[in-house]
Amino acid sequence: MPDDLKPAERQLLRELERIRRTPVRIALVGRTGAGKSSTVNRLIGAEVAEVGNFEPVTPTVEHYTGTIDGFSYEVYDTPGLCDDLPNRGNDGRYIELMQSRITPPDLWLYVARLPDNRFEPSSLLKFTPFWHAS
Ligand SMILES: Nc1nc2c(ncn2[C@@H]2O[C@H](COP(=O)(O)OP(=O)(O)OP(=O)(O)O)[C@@H](O)[C@H]2O)c(=O)[nH]1
Ligand SMILES: [Mg+2]
Repeated sequence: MPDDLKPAERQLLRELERIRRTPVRIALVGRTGAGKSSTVNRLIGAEVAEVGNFEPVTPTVEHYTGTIDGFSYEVYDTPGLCDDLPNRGNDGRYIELMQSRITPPDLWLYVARLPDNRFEPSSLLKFTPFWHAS
Protein backbone atom coordinates (compact mmCIF):
# COMPACT_ATOMS: atom_id res chain seq x y z
CA MET A 1 0.00 0.00 0.00
CA PRO A 2 1.47 3.45 -0.90
CA ASP A 3 2.70 5.56 2.07
CA ASP A 4 1.02 8.82 1.09
CA LEU A 5 -2.56 7.67 1.49
CA LYS A 6 -5.10 9.31 3.78
CA PRO A 7 -6.61 7.12 6.53
CA ALA A 8 -9.95 6.90 4.72
CA GLU A 9 -8.20 5.80 1.52
CA ARG A 10 -6.26 3.14 3.43
CA GLN A 11 -9.45 1.89 5.01
CA LEU A 12 -11.15 1.74 1.63
CA LEU A 13 -8.26 -0.20 0.10
CA ARG A 14 -8.26 -2.63 3.02
CA GLU A 15 -12.00 -3.13 2.61
CA LEU A 16 -11.61 -3.73 -1.14
CA GLU A 17 -8.87 -6.26 -0.46
CA ARG A 18 -11.07 -8.04 2.09
CA ILE A 19 -13.90 -8.23 -0.46
CA ARG A 20 -11.50 -9.47 -3.14
CA ARG A 21 -10.30 -12.29 -0.90
CA THR A 22 -13.78 -13.41 0.18
CA PRO A 23 -15.28 -15.79 -2.35
CA VAL A 24 -18.83 -15.14 -3.47
CA ARG A 25 -20.85 -18.24 -2.60
CA ILE A 26 -23.62 -19.46 -4.86
CA ALA A 27 -25.73 -22.52 -4.01
CA LEU A 28 -27.97 -24.22 -6.53
CA VAL A 29 -31.08 -26.06 -5.45
CA GLY A 30 -33.98 -27.55 -7.34
CA ARG A 31 -35.86 -30.68 -8.19
CA THR A 32 -33.94 -33.65 -9.52
CA GLY A 33 -33.05 -33.37 -13.19
CA ALA A 34 -33.73 -29.64 -13.28
CA GLY A 35 -30.24 -28.88 -14.58
CA LYS A 36 -28.33 -27.91 -11.41
CA SER A 37 -25.12 -29.75 -12.29
CA SER A 38 -25.27 -28.46 -15.88
CA THR A 39 -25.57 -24.92 -14.53
CA VAL A 40 -22.63 -25.55 -12.16
CA ASN A 41 -20.53 -26.57 -15.16
CA ARG A 42 -21.48 -23.38 -17.01
CA LEU A 43 -20.67 -21.22 -14.00
CA ILE A 44 -17.29 -22.89 -13.48
CA GLY A 45 -16.51 -23.10 -17.20
CA ALA A 46 -15.56 -26.79 -17.12
CA GLU A 47 -17.25 -30.17 -16.88
CA VAL A 48 -16.62 -30.60 -13.15
CA ALA A 49 -20.02 -31.98 -12.12
CA GLU A 50 -21.56 -35.15 -13.47
CA VAL A 51 -24.68 -34.62 -15.56
CA GLY A 52 -27.21 -37.39 -16.08
CA ASN A 53 -30.01 -38.11 -18.46
CA PHE A 54 -32.49 -40.46 -16.87
CA GLU A 55 -31.59 -41.07 -13.22
CA PRO A 56 -30.99 -38.76 -10.26
CA VAL A 57 -27.24 -38.20 -10.35
CA THR A 58 -25.92 -35.92 -7.62
CA PRO A 59 -26.25 -37.63 -4.21
CA THR A 60 -24.05 -35.27 -2.18
CA VAL A 61 -23.24 -31.61 -1.73
CA GLU A 62 -20.15 -30.70 -3.74
CA HIS A 63 -18.52 -27.35 -4.16
CA TYR A 64 -16.30 -26.01 -6.89
CA THR A 65 -14.18 -22.89 -7.04
CA GLY A 66 -13.81 -20.49 -9.95
CA THR A 67 -11.99 -17.20 -10.49
CA ILE A 68 -12.83 -14.19 -12.63
CA ASP A 69 -10.36 -11.30 -12.82
CA GLY A 70 -8.82 -12.26 -9.46
CA PHE A 71 -12.20 -12.57 -7.70
CA SER A 72 -12.99 -16.07 -6.56
CA TYR A 73 -16.39 -17.68 -6.24
CA GLU A 74 -17.69 -20.99 -4.96
CA VAL A 75 -20.53 -22.88 -6.55
CA TYR A 76 -22.39 -25.54 -4.56
CA ASP A 77 -24.09 -28.39 -6.38
CA THR A 78 -26.76 -30.17 -4.36
CA PRO A 79 -28.86 -33.34 -4.59
CA GLY A 80 -32.15 -32.88 -6.40
CA LEU A 81 -35.18 -32.90 -4.17
CA CYS A 82 -38.39 -34.79 -4.98
CA ASP A 83 -36.51 -37.65 -6.65
CA ASP A 84 -39.32 -40.04 -5.65
CA LEU A 85 -36.99 -43.05 -5.45
CA PRO A 86 -38.78 -45.36 -3.00
CA ASN A 87 -35.64 -46.91 -1.52
CA ARG A 88 -34.02 -43.55 -0.97
CA GLY A 89 -36.74 -41.31 0.47
CA ASN A 90 -34.01 -38.77 0.49
CA ASP A 91 -35.44 -35.32 0.84
CA GLY A 92 -35.11 -35.07 4.62
CA ARG A 93 -31.53 -36.37 4.50
CA TYR A 94 -30.66 -34.16 1.55
CA ILE A 95 -31.99 -31.05 3.28
CA GLU A 96 -29.98 -31.86 6.42
CA LEU A 97 -26.91 -32.38 4.26
CA MET A 98 -27.35 -29.03 2.54
CA GLN A 99 -27.91 -27.20 5.78
CA SER A 100 -24.81 -28.72 7.36
CA ARG A 101 -22.49 -28.52 4.33
CA ILE A 102 -23.32 -25.12 2.88
CA THR A 103 -22.17 -22.02 4.69
CA PRO A 104 -25.02 -19.53 4.17
CA PRO A 105 -24.40 -18.43 0.59
CA ASP A 106 -24.60 -14.99 -0.92
CA LEU A 107 -27.03 -16.32 -3.46
CA TRP A 108 -29.42 -19.26 -3.60
CA LEU A 109 -30.20 -20.15 -7.21
CA TYR A 110 -33.38 -22.12 -7.68
CA VAL A 111 -32.99 -24.11 -10.91
CA ALA A 112 -36.18 -25.12 -12.70
CA ARG A 113 -37.02 -26.60 -16.05
CA LEU A 114 -38.63 -24.06 -18.31
CA PRO A 115 -42.06 -25.76 -18.42
CA ASP A 116 -42.13 -25.77 -14.58
CA ASN A 117 -43.28 -22.19 -14.49
CA ARG A 118 -45.20 -22.61 -11.24
CA PHE A 119 -44.09 -23.73 -7.79
CA GLU A 120 -45.95 -26.86 -6.78
CA PRO A 121 -47.02 -26.90 -3.12
CA SER A 122 -44.52 -29.75 -2.43
CA SER A 123 -41.64 -27.71 -3.82
CA LEU A 124 -42.67 -24.62 -1.91
CA LEU A 125 -42.67 -26.54 1.37
CA LYS A 126 -39.26 -28.04 0.68
CA PHE A 127 -37.39 -25.05 -0.59
CA THR A 128 -38.67 -22.08 1.38
CA PRO A 129 -36.76 -23.03 4.58
CA PHE A 130 -33.52 -22.31 2.71
CA TRP A 131 -34.50 -18.77 1.91
CA HIS A 132 -35.81 -18.14 5.41
CA ALA A 133 -32.51 -19.41 6.86
CA SER A 134 -30.41 -16.95 4.87
N1 LIG B 1 -32.87 -28.78 -22.94
C1 LIG B 1 -32.12 -28.54 -21.85
N2 LIG B 1 -31.65 -29.59 -21.18
C2 LIG B 1 -30.90 -29.35 -20.09
C3 LIG B 1 -30.58 -28.03 -19.65
N3 LIG B 1 -29.83 -28.12 -18.53
C4 LIG B 1 -29.70 -29.44 -18.28
N4 LIG B 1 -30.32 -30.18 -19.21
C5 LIG B 1 -30.40 -31.63 -19.30
O1 LIG B 1 -31.17 -32.09 -18.17
C6 LIG B 1 -30.66 -33.35 -17.73
C7 LIG B 1 -30.36 -33.29 -16.23
O2 LIG B 1 -29.29 -32.35 -16.04
P1 LIG B 1 -28.43 -32.31 -14.69
O3 LIG B 1 -27.59 -31.08 -14.80
O4 LIG B 1 -27.76 -33.61 -14.42
O5 LIG B 1 -29.60 -32.09 -13.63
P2 LIG B 1 -29.48 -32.04 -12.03
O6 LIG B 1 -30.47 -31.05 -11.56
O7 LIG B 1 -28.08 -31.84 -11.61
O8 LIG B 1 -29.97 -33.51 -11.67
P3 LIG B 1 -29.73 -34.36 -10.29
O9 LIG B 1 -28.31 -34.27 -9.91
O10 LIG B 1 -30.13 -35.75 -10.66
O11 LIG B 1 -30.66 -33.75 -9.30
C8 LIG B 1 -29.43 -33.67 -18.60
O12 LIG B 1 -29.84 -34.52 -19.66
C9 LIG B 1 -29.03 -32.30 -19.14
O13 LIG B 1 -28.37 -32.41 -20.39
C10 LIG B 1 -31.07 -26.94 -20.43
O14 LIG B 1 -30.85 -25.76 -20.14
N5 LIG B 1 -31.83 -27.25 -21.51
MG1 LIG C 1 -26.83 -33.02 -10.40
